Amino acid sequence: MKDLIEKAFRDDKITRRTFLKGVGAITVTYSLGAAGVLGIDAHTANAAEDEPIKYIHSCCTVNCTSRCHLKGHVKGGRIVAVSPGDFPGRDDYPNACLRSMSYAQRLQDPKNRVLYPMKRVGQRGEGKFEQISWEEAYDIIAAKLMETKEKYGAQAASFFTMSGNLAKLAWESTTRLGATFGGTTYITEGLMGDHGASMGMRLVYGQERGGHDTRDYMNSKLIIMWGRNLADTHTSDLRYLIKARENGAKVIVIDPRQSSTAAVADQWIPIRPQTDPALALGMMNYMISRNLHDVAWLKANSCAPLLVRDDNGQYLRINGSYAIWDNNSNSIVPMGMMGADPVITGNYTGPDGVSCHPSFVDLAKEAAKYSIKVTAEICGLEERTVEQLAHEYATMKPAGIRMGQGMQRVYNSFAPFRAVATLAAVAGYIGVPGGGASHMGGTASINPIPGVNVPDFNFAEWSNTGGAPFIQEKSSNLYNKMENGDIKFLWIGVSNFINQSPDANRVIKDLLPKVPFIVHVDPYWTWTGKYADLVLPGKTHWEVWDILVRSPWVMLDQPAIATMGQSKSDCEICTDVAKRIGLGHLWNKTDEEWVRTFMTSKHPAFAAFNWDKFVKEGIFARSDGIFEPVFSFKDQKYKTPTGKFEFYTEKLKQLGEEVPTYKRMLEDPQGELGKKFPLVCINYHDRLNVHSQHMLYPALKLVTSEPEVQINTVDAQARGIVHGDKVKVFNDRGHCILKAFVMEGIAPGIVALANGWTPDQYIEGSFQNITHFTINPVEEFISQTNSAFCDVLVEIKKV
Ligand SMILES: Nc1nc2c(c(=O)[nH]1)N[C@H]1C(S)=C(S)[C@@H](COP(=O)(O)OP(=O)(O)OC[C@H]3O[C@@H](n4cnc5c(=O)[nH]c(N)nc54)[C@H](O)[C@@H]3O)O[C@H]1N2
Ligand SMILES: Nc1nc2c(c(=O)[nH]1)N[C@H]1C(S)=C(S)[C@@H](COP(=O)(O)OP(=O)(O)OC[C@H]3O[C@@H](n4cnc5c(=O)[nH]c(N)nc54)[C@H](O)[C@@H]3O)O[C@H]1N2
Ligand code: SF4
Ligand SMILES: [Mo]
Repeated sequence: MKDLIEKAFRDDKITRRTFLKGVGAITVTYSLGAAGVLGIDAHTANAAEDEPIKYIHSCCTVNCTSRCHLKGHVKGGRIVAVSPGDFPGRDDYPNACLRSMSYAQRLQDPKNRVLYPMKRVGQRGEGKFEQISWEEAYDIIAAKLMETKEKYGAQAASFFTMSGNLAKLAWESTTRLGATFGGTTYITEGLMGDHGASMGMRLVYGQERGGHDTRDYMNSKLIIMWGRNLADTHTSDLRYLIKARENGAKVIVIDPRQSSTAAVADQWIPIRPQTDPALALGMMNYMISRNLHDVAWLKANSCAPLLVRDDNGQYLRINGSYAIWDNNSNSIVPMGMMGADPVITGNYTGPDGVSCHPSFVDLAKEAAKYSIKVTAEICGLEERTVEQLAHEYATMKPAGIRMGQGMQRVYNSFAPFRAVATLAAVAGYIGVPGGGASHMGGTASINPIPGVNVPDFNFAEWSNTGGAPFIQEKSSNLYNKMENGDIKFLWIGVSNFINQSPDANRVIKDLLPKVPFIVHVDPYWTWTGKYADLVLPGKTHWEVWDILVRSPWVMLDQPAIATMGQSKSDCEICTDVAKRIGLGHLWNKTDEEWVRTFMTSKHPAFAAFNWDKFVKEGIFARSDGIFEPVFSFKDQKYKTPTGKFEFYTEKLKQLGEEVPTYKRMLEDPQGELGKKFPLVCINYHDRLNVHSQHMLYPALKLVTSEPEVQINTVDAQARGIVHGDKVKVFNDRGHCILKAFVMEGIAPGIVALANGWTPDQYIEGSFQNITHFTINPVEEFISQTNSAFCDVLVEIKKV
């Protein structure tokens, strides 16, 4: 494989199309790994031959699920290649994808980088800036901050971040500056579009993470990737999925698109977007009506037997305790009573004559609305597909589900994760090897919950914000606040805000003009930068001291190359600003000093920690690390109000959402809007980039060099569109123009755009011109609205 690609690259004969056609969709994924090796050869060859290569470690701190440990090959002060670093305790895990290989080019190319502090001189958006000194930049910022505080109060200054660099100092400096100043900071997950998963998980599991190590699928008979494109978005774990399949597990992908993961699966189920809760309910109904559900598991570990009052839908309590009907004593007894035999069906009369029923009755009733026929119709699937899926899931024991963010970028975004996890509970698969309904799914940990860190680091001083009230608002409030003129100063860090937030036209035309002053810190020139008043040159993670905590490991970022231009780290910038506004006492360390402080833990797991070794190896493994595959909820303990797996949420009774439900899309193709804009436009995260951090490495360009809209042959033909045509994707909010990728691998009526590509790579416009941000009252009640990036209707025409 490697030879084939290598030769093709060398001869420069291969075109993207022939490449795809020749080796098939599977090898698109493959090419990431194989061609990466090429990158090293090519770059190393260009460097001075006589100088020895120095290896400097770093961590890939972009927001990709893998978070790989990387080794920079440095020659002549430049990174000439990147290769995987070791993970102590895990010989099987080193990984570096082609995106990371591209670092060698991307971050050292002055054309891409902001090199100096830049002050806007033209109109916002025009892209005209002049270089200023750091002193001048700091003076401007300090003056604006103090003026804002005096006139409107410190909270009128907002400090907004997303996920451009997840290392400790880079990710948190902007927020910490905001907190020490007394400004407003944000819980960004809502606007960012990842919060539906968190809400759904919290409702049923009582926590936002809970998963199975991907290696645990060696114990599975069936694995379902549900709206999760692991092959592209969690590259380092694809190997374990492949192994599990070789071990005999059947792999099913539920996705409106034939994703890279679907290409390596046994079956692809092309579900209609946002109908996942209906499919899960239909599968539950299949099981319950055929007695295939795990009654024993439900009785022991879930809220199923807990009695609910008929009069108000709240859990019945006796002496402050949740209650069950005990078959042994034929009476209502407190939950957890020794020797009790709970029931999960029927109707009972409580202490004051109040009638009640086990909460499972409500779930079963909701599920009963979804016969195979109804489910198939809603989901756009054949009845036998739904029936076979339900049957296999119930009988191929154990079956594991990996849920992906793809299915939760919808209106009612909490519903998919909640419904699918409940399906796994009905089958009795939660907390058992090879089972689960996992969110993300880490790889190793120091506690049995992958992805949940236990911080024993010395973060005390960093966490001290000097007594200022820590104002953290829902990010779902951000647009309204801007619109109302409540934000007088806006600092945007580690976020390509315009490119990654919904409804870019609204942001640009209606929201940003109401914000008098905007600072953007970024190593690269971005769409967001164009609309800022000051653009400050940030450093990349190859130029700074920082750590990334990924339990049981800690990875180190350290300067590997000379600083590009006059760039500074986020922490350095915040420190210098803090000094000018009287907060110097809270910002009195260099980045390296902070990192050294963080690592001075008294915890016994750090006893063997040695700074010089850390610098040399770039990674430290805690001595209490668990390196075997772990999975959540082995102990069947849940942090929900009932302490059980909770599919019945009493506080949601008032909103009619007490059990998982399916609701139609907000932008419904069968509704009025569908007459004008009949196509559902979903998004996916691309193998070619991590969000807007495009890695335009030549080998990646060979796979795709520009954004494309995926469209089914039927829809294309109906519009006279052929593969490669220039098309306009539009709705009332805006449009983008790009090439059409006509394929069978997407369900008719649905089109898909890759997240992340920037306007300069489109022929015109952006994917973000057609998205919207619509407040959802139920989500606001639970927590905050999640961006429904995939609940979008469009029409497409050839241009
Ligand atoms: N339509 C649509 N929109 C989406 C999504 C979608 O699927 N569809 N996905 C959403 C999701 S899940 C997410 S997580 C978000 C991600 O949104 P963002 O976090 O904004 O995405 P990135 O493009 O990775 O990074 C933002 C910026 O951080 C910069 N950066 C990198 N390192 C540093 C650093 O050390 N310091 C500073 N100051 N800047 C740095 C990068 O150059 C980049 O410009 O996008 C969301 N937006
Ligand atoms: N290469 C790369 N890796 C990344 C990222 C990146 O930008 N690039 N981003 C990282 C981040 S921040 C995140 S949040 C994760 C996201 O990673 P994933 O959880 O894999 O999410 P997506 O790629 O957004 O969507 C996964 C799949 O869901 C499908 N999908 C869309 N709508 C629906 C639906 O209604 N139902 C179902 N069943 N499927 C649907 C899409 O077609 C897509 O193939 O990836 C992380 N990893
Ligand atoms: S982009 Fe993701 S898979 Fe690639 S090296 Fe970085 S963390 Fe690993
Ligand atoms: Mo994300």
